[in-house]
Amino acid sequence: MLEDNITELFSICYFSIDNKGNVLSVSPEAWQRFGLNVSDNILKVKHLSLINESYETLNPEHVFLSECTDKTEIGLSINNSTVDWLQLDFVRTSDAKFVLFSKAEELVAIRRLNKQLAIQDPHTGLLYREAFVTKIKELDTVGLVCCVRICNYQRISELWNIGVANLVFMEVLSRFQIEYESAIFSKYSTDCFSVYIPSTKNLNIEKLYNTLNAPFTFNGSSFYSNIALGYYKEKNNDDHELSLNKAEMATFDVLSEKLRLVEFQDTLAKQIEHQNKIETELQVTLNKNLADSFFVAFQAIHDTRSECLIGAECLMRWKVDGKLVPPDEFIPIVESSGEINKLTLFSIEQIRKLLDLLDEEEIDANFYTFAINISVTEILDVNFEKKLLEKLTEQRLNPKKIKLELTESALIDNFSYVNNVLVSLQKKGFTIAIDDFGTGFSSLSYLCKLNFDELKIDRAFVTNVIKDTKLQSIFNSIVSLAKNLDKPIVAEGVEEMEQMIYAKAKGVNYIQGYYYSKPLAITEFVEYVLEDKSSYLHFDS
Ligand code: G
Ligand code: G
Ligand code: MN
Repeated sequence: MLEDNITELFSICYFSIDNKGNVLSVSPEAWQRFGLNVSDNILKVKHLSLINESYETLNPEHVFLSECTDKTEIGLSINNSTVDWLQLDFVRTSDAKFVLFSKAEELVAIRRLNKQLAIQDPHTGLLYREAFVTKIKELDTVGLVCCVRICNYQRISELWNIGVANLVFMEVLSRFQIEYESAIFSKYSTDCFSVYIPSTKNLNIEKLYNTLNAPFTFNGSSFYSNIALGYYKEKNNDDHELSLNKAEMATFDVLSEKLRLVEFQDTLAKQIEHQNKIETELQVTLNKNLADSFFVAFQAIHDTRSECLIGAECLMRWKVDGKLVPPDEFIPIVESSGEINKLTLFSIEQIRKLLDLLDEEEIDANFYTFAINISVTEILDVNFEKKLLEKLTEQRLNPKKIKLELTESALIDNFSYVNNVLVSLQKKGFTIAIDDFGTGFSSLSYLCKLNFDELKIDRAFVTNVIKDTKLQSIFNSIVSLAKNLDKPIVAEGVEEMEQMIYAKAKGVNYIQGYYYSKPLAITEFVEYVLEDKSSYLHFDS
């Protein structure tokens, strides 16, 4: 009977004790279920043990004799068998304390589960960050912190399904667990986990990396996972939480995207700090008068045959503390903050300003067109065309004067939507150019369906075209492709006379590059136009 679980408690299950724990009275149910007798001492009953929700042993003296508690929940185990969860109520009389029992099974079970879910991922059994950090802190060691990311998790999930992706996750995890049994693991995100290895003795990180990255076999076919492993070797007195941050930084280091096994370096922290500074600074400046810190550099574009200036590309420039920040650094941040359109509209204002300056110099700018770089994030904004047209009207500009440059990747994602937008923009009079052509792996079938007016061959194919015969083949193919599609082609990055002559010989229509001019600030560009005798050819012809 005593070994039976307490499956049902009668409404009155109690005993009473004096202030030393001697049992004064026992209800029949309590006698039957707990094996308690009058004159037992509750502190000394060997077959009963008490625990709390974390399965830690409780001191009976504290539970039964402490003055403060009126209600308490305990786990009670009889002869070390299954634990039953009970609620205790205490009633005091002048010479005794009555302890009443009722069941608390469900309540405690739910609470324990919730607690567990808050610290541990139910799918992988991995600790969440907070519990992970707490556990590392308890160890008081100097170890190695790793952050492992399955870079092609998303891809695997798309190709097969999320179940397979999760299997890969668990496989990589178990490979790590087998190698380092004493390590502590934590879930970082769906495709990423963190690890603390308490001792760095005999640690071979390359070997570990190769083990994690070894191919997988599923249903007879094997494929590569693509693991990124960032790590940080702790020094004495390092804060474990900061160490964890460092390992994460190394894993998610976008600057060394190609590297997959990366040790955290202090330079990385500096780069990230710099990046954060730029981000903060950008947020501030984008909400102020843009002309205070941004300006547009205009780079001349010339006709190959006549050498006449036919217009310019508008390239955004940003100054922080008097120093220029490269567009490659700030454009992606502005894009992801969703404010890149502000810069596009600012470019249009600057084109107006330039035209006014040219007008003051009595230069006829009717022949010129101006190219603006458009990001995919802004073309996906349903109000993109409307905002653009409103700005042009405000600035008294005809869409015919504007060329919109989009990169291939911008066009391929969301192809049909973007193409519809392009058709609509063309109807309004805009020219559509494909920028950096040749670098985006676009398939020719896309190119056939795409509504564009001009190709800009990337400068990667231009810079060494004279020396490198492979580049010549690519260059020539792109030019003939454009010819066959009956689209004009622009060569970017032309610096030398030879490149210019080569491009001209192959039938490239327009040239942009240092051979003619670097990107110039507005007043310098006006001077360039004034000095550029070739542009006056327009008046002669
Ligand atoms: O200007 P370079 O001078 O370094 O420009 C680098 C790249 O930055 C360009 O190839 C272009 O794609 C991008 N870029 C420059 N200005 C702008 C801009 O106003 N808007 C967008 N979306 N991209 C720009
Ligand atoms: O948007 P797009 O990638 O087309 O921008 C052109 C980029 O090429 C800008 O960063 C511009 O400063 C750069 N550029 C333009 N002409 C030359 C050139 O002749 N040589 C080099 N190295 N860069 C150039
Ligand atoms: Mn461009």
